[in-house]
Amino acid sequence: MNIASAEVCVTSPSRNFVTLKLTTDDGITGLGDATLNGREQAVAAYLREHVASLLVGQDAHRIEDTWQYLYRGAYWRGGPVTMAAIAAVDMALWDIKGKAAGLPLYQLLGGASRSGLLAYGHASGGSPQSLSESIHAHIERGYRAVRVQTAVPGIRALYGVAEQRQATGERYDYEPAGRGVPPPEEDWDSAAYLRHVPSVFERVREEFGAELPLLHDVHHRLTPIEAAKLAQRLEPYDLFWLEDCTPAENPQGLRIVRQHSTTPLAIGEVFNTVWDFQQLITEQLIDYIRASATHFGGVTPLRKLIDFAALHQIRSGFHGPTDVSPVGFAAQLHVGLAIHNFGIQEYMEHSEATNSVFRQSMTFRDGMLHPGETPGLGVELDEKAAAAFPYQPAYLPVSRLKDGTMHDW
Ligand code: GCO
Ligand code: MG
Repeated sequence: MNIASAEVCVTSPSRNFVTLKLTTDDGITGLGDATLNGREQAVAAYLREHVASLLVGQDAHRIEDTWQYLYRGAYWRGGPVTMAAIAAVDMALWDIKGKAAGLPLYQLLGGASRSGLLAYGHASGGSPQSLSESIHAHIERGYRAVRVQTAVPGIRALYGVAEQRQATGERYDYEPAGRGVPPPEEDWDSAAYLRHVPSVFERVREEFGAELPLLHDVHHRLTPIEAAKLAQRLEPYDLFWLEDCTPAENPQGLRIVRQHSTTPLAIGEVFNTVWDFQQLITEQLIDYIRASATHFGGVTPLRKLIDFAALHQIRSGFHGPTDVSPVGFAAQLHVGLAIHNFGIQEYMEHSEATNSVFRQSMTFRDGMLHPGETPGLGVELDEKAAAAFPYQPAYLPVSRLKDGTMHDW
């Protein structure tokens, strides 16, 4: 079974998605997600110009060897563009293998280790009242764990705080990239944020009780000592995790956070290879792995990473924002179902438009996700529907301090 063609589809139903479609000489198709928010066309070109011709004629069953060929063979290793491209090839080959075997991918990875995957949704609010409504709306939709983001007095526009109709669960895509150029500008003030956030969690715990798992994402905005202060101040509210509390390019910064707090830490949605995680895992500096199949080179390396993490009792918390396409999302649902050290799965529901282009077998019931029993990944791309949503330039917002200084993502 050889690869006969490799085609790239860029489509924009609510947001941009890059999808690789591999077709074998016996007519089986496989899909892979190569979406890189705000840099989509770079990955599409990488695949079209530099990868497609290398794949045609190759044995579609040789997943590990193809991965190594694209990773080691290129000389230039790693980085988000390369690894998203390799991820798409890897996922598409697993999709093909599953279809050829007549089995959903999780069966090829060892079978189910649980009946479903605990998901967390994104609640947020501009005021205590609207945050409370948003959390209630998520619980009503079945969520058993909730990420809580809040507006902060003194910060004009803050990433991750959705408009009310979005935050209460209507099927709109939120945390959207701004369509058009230049990227929207938001602002940031660490001191205002540190003063405000603990009081929000205090109120939420008072209202919703001790049992609801609560999560919070800092989006890499704090220095290590500020992150330590936040993690310490949030301890009474017993977070499930505190995410990306500081940029982790400098992993030893996390030692400072660990010295001051037992709040569990989640990191890694922007990481691309196991080397980015090495120190964080071996020194036990994190508790949850935030990698996604899409930005980490696919199913093959994600599985290896999570097995490595298991040696240190670190669990999965794979990245599931709406800029991971339904294809990439399905890939990590299959991994999450199969592994032993599953923690939680982020679930930001895709919009109706996205779901009309990507038909999925995955289900969400009573707060639990399941990838379904369709052979392969369980996602089909409706190319006709996709063609109605052409690519539109779109960028994540940037953050500046009050004096205009660019701040960290
Ligand atoms: C999350 C993330 C996302 C990212 C987005 C960037 O935890 O879900 O932080 O919302 O910001 O994926 O492209
Ligand atoms: Mg995040």
